[in-house]
Amino acid sequence: MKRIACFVVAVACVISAMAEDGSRLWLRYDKVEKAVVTGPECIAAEELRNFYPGERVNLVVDATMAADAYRIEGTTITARDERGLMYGAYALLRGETGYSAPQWSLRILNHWDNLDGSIERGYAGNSIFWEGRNDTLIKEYARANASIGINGTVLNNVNASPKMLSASYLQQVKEIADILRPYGIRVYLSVNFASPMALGGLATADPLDKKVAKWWRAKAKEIYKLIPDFGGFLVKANSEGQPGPGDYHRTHAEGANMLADAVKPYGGIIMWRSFVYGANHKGEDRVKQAVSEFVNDDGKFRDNVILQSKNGPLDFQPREPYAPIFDNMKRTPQMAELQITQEYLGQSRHLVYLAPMWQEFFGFVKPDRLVGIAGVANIGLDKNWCGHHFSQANWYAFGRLAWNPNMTSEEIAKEWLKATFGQWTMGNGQWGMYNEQLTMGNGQPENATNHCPLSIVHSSLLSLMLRSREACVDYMMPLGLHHIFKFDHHYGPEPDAFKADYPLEWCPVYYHQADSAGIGFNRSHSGTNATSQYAEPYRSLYDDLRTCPEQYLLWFHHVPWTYRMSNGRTLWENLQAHYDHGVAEVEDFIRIWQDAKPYIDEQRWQETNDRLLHQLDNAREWRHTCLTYFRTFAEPS
Ligand code: GCW
Repeated sequence: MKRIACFVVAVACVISAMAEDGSRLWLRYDKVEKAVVTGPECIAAEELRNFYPGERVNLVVDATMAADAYRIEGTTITARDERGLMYGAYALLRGETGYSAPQWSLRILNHWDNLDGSIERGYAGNSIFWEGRNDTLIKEYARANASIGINGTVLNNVNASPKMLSASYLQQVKEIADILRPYGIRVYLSVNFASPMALGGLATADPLDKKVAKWWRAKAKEIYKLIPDFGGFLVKANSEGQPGPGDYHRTHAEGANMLADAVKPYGGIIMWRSFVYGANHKGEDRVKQAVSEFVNDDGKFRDNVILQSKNGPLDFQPREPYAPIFDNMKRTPQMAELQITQEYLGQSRHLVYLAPMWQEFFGFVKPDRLVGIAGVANIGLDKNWCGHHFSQANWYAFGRLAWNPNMTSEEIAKEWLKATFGQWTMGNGQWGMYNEQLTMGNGQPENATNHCPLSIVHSSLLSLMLRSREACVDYMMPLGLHHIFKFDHHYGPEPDAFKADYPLEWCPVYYHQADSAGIGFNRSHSGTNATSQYAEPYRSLYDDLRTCPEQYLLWFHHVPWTYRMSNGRTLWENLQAHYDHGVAEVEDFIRIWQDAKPYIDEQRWQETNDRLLHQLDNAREWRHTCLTYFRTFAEPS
C-alpha cells in the first residue's frame, strides 16, 4: 500500500513538473534555498534566498546611488534603497553584473481594462483587476513587472468610466496599490473628464469653472488619503467621443492644467494623450491632426503635465513612420505610448515579437527626448497571461526597453528565451538544463542522453522571433500600406471597405488610395503635406519619392503601379513579392517550430503550434485578399 502511494506521488510529481501552462512566465526559477543573504530584510533578500544558486549574497545600501540603480560586484548588490536592491536581485538572477540605471523614471503599463472586467483590445481573457479580480495573480503580476523594472500601472481603460472615481472603486484601487507597493509599482488611474458631472452632479465639467476645479481638488485629496503614493491621472480627452475641455471651447492645456493643479500638492502627474482626431479637423489628413491640435499648447502646460503620444501618427500599425508630434512640442515633456497588446499585429493569434518595431522608433525619437514610456498591456486572466506564449516576450521586452532602450532586440530575445524555455524537455521525457555556454557554443548539454542540438534550436527560435515582425508587415501591409484592416475588430484584411456612415478616417480605401494610376497616400508637398511636420532630414527625405525609404513609400506617396523600385522591378511586382515573402516566412516559422518539438514541453509546444498554423492561414488570407483586390487596379482586364 505504502509503495503504491509513493508511486502515485512520484507520478504526480513528474506530471506537475511536466505541466507547463506558461503561468510562470520568465520567472521559472527552481527553489534552491541555498544562499545566505546579508543586509536588509526585503524582497531582494527573499527572492535570492529562495532562488539564487550560489552560497552567499550581500545586500548593501548606499544612499549616494541614483534612484533604482544597482551595482553588482561578485555577489554583492549595492543600491540606494530596497527598490534598487530588488532590481539588482532580479538582475543577479538573470546573470547580470556591473552597474545599471534606468533610462526613465516613468516605466508604466497602461491597462485598457473596463470595470465590468472586459478589456478593450485585450486578447488574453478578462481583467485581473476588475470584476474577476484575483489578488494572488495581482501579486504575481507585481513580481513579474518588478523583475523587468516596470514601476507604474494605469489600472483602467483610457475610455474611462466616471465610476472609477467613486468611493467604492477607490477603495479597491487602494487594496490593489497595497499589493503592488512592495514591488515598487505605483498606481495611476485613467479619468473621464466629465466625472464632475457624472459623479459629482455638477452642471458642467468646464475646466475654468471654479466648482469643477474644486471637485477635482477634493477628489485628489480623497485619493491621496487612501493611497499616499498615488501616481496621477491618464487622460483621453476629446478623442473618439470622450469628453474634454474642447466641449467648453477650452484648450487641452487649460484642461490638463486644472487637473495638474489638483494633484500637484501630492506630487502627482497628468499624462495627457495626444491621440486626438476627427471633431475639429474635418477633412484634414488624420496623421497631421495631433500636431495641428496641440502645437499651440506647447509651452503652456504645467510642469507636472506630460504629453503622451503613440509612436506613430496614426494608430499602432505594423509599421508607421514616427509621430512628428515628437518634433513639434519643444517645450512640453513627452512620453511615448507603445502598444504591447497586438491590436493590429495579429492579436494573441500571431507570433510577432515587437522589440524590433520599438527599436525602430527609438532610432528616430531618441530616448533622451522623452521623460517616460508607457505600454498598453497584453495581460489578462488567461493561464499564460498573454494568450500566446510568445506574446509574453513583448511584455518582457517592453519592460527591458523601458529600463534600457539601448538593448538590442536580439539581447532581449535571448534573455527571454533562456528564461522562458530554458529547461528543455528531451524527446525521451528527460529534462535538460539550459546552459548558456554549451548552447551558445556548439557543445552538447551535459546531461542529454540523446544528442540534443540545443544551440541550433535556440538560435533558430531566436531567428524566428527576430524575423516575425517584418514577416507580419510583409503579409499584412508592406511598403508603407496602413489601416486596411477589417472594420472594428482589426483582425484580417478588408482593403475594399468603405462605409458612408463611418468617419472617412476609419475606411481602408481612404488609406491606400488605390486606383488605376497607382497606390498610396500622397502626403508630400503635392498632397496633404504631412511631410512638412517632420524635422529635417526626414522632411526632405520623406517628401521626395526618390529618397523616401521604400518601407514608407506608400505612406507618403501615391506611386504608379509600373514605378521602378531600387531592385529594378515594378511596384506591383514588389508588392506581390512582399506578400509572398511574408507567407513564406510563416511557413518557415512552422518548420522551425516543428524541429524544436523534442525540446519544448508538450503543452506550450502544442498551443504555440496551433496558433502558428492559424497564423499561416491568416497570412495567406491577407495575401489573397489584398492582391486580388489590388490586381483589379494594377492589371485591369
Ligand atoms: O487604436 C484605437 C483603438 C481603440 C483605443 C484607441 C485609443 C482605447 O482601436 O480601441 O481606445 O485607439 O488609443 O484611445
